[in-house]
Amino acid sequence: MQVLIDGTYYDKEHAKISVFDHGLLYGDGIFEGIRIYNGRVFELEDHIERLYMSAQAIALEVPIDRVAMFEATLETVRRNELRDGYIRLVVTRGEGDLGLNPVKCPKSSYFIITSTIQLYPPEAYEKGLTVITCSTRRNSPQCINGSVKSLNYLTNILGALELRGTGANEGIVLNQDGWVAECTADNLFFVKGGKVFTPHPITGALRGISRGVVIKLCREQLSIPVEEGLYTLYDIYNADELFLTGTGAEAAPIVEADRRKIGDGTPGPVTRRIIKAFRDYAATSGAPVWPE
Ligand code: PXG
Repeated sequence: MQVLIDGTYYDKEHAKISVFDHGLLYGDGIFEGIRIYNGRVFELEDHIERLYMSAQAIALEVPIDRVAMFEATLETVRRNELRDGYIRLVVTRGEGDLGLNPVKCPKSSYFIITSTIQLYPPEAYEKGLTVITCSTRRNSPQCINGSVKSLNYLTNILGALELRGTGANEGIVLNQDGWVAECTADNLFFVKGGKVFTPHPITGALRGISRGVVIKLCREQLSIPVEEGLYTLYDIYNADELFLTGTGAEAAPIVEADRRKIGDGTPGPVTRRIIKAFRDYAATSGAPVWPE
């Protein structure tokens, strides 16, 4: 596996960054996780746009521009001869001293890693997932805005740790006011009365790329109305259907939340339509890695 670091390719075992990099010392950096489907990079422009918006929000200068990042991503996939897989783009504040002052980091760094991807087993999409609510709350947008996909993932990790030993596949994360925000690494949706609902980013939810695709497909292709708003666990428990979205999970049904059966306890018809539309879209859209 070849990894691109600041314009140079390295074999996996030689792909190293400094222990003085503030991405490591302070989580001072940003990232993207992107899927490759059948030789096409899924929603690459949107991922790159989100990367640069995260950078702008934390006053981080990405060493190369959007067009160069787009090309570098495709080239890294080409070199690794991947037709299906996962890409991680990372930008860090770069090397500094042991003080946290970012001004002392003269040059930010970027790297691009590719990998195969760990997915939920196919049964999960047939039977549906189980979720519980985490006690760890989403960061307040007055601290780190949830729209910034930063290297500070500790609150998500604390949430994920709560799942250990529970049998749950994902955790619902509330914000500090008790509104449902999202999951530890996925966005959350529910269906009620034929309409689709998902927490507004104001809750601290990430503006997920898969979330955006589902909203677009519902509105433009499936004629399903979508509302972004403020919802409580009461809305989740009383939903007809529940599902999550994320780069790894795509769209995946949830059939149990906090030991309450959702709907009839099986993946619902609206969720199934959305999963199918998502898969069809993923198979046919995206930036081609190789000339066609
Ligand atoms: N919310 C959070 C907090 C995320 O980190 C999503 C939602 C889904 O967004 P996208 O853009 O992927 O539709 C994410 C992204 C992993 C992993 O290895 C997953 C994410 C991030 C980092 C690692 O499973 N999910």
